[in-house]
Amino acid sequence: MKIGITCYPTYGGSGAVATELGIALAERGHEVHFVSYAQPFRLLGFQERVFFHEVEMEDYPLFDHPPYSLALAVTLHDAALKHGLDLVHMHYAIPHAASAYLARQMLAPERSLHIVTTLHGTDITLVGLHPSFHGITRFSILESDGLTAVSSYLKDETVRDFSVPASRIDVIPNFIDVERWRPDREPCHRSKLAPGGEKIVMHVSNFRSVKRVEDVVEIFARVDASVPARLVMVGDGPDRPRAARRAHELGLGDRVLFLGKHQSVEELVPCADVFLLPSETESFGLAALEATACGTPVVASTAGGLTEVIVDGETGFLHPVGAIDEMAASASRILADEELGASLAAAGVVRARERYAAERIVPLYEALYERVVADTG
Ligand code: GMT
Repeated sequence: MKIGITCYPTYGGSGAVATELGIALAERGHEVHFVSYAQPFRLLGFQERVFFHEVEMEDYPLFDHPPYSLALAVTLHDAALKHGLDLVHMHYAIPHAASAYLARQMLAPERSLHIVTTLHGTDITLVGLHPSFHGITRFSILESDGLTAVSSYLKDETVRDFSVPASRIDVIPNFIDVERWRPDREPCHRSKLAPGGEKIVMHVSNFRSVKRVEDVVEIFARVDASVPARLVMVGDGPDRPRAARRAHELGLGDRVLFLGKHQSVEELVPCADVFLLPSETESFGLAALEATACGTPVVASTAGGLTEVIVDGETGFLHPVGAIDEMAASASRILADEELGASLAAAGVVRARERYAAERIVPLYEALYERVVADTG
């Protein structure tokens, strides 16, 4: 098939999933055309059958807010026409699903264009709920020929808050390349991250407020009081300065490392003894899945889809949002009890490989594409 994929190209779970999916589809023989305002951050180097189309925007003094959705619709339309795309797969509904709808309408006299939209999280649980976006989000997802949600939690939210019939939504979870996300990676950077042999606590995110990065620092401060440890913060975003300030106030000094954005996070995560994800809301929690696949037990909140990814007491520990003391106690327990840490790690790796390997999940998307094309002609 010839497939167009649109996602946010910046550091974030939906862009990561969309890019990994595109690469996996190309490896399986499909032709994949990424359409976005920049090259997706995980799309590195040359990949056979993978193309990138940049959405170019004309700047004009009248535009305080340049209409990206329109420019995206035009680029999708042009790519579909020029390359004969069978289908476009939109990741994150806002504004992508609406742009795809426009592109399809523009193509209508000449040819059809099938649309699949994957709901990733805050497009449904936060941004999409705002009155300025709710109507167009509902309209455009209902206009999509295929609709997926990354967890049962997100499907239920969509049914409840957008009155979308449950039968319209397939749950297809996030997935991982198990060769990339694995426990036995060499070289391991452990000795550089914790030169004194301390335990390593890690957090990876885009440091938006939903990630509660200040909680990460608070949890670490409590852990550090009982077990010599280092906190490694990977990623960047609006709340990084707040987290750094809190670490300073708590006197954590060089025991907290802010590494910023990193191209190959899979080299860092296996070095960690505990991974923290205390999010306010999390439709799935790709970072938590990647950690378990690397053999790192996760301490997380019970927000949304995290309860589907982490089995409490088996692959990590879950506590209510904001339960800093409980999360710190669980993290300290894992660090102090090597047997417990090893058994959580082993169970996490098995679960990640059995349920979330790309080989298992990518065919679910292919089957959906085939069904959509067959059903909508
Ligand atoms: O929905 C978002 O906030 C954006 C998105 C992103 O680009 O980071 O994250 C969501 O999509 C990921 C991939 O499907 C999920 O693993 C994340 O849980 C989800 N984030 C939230 O729900 C906050």
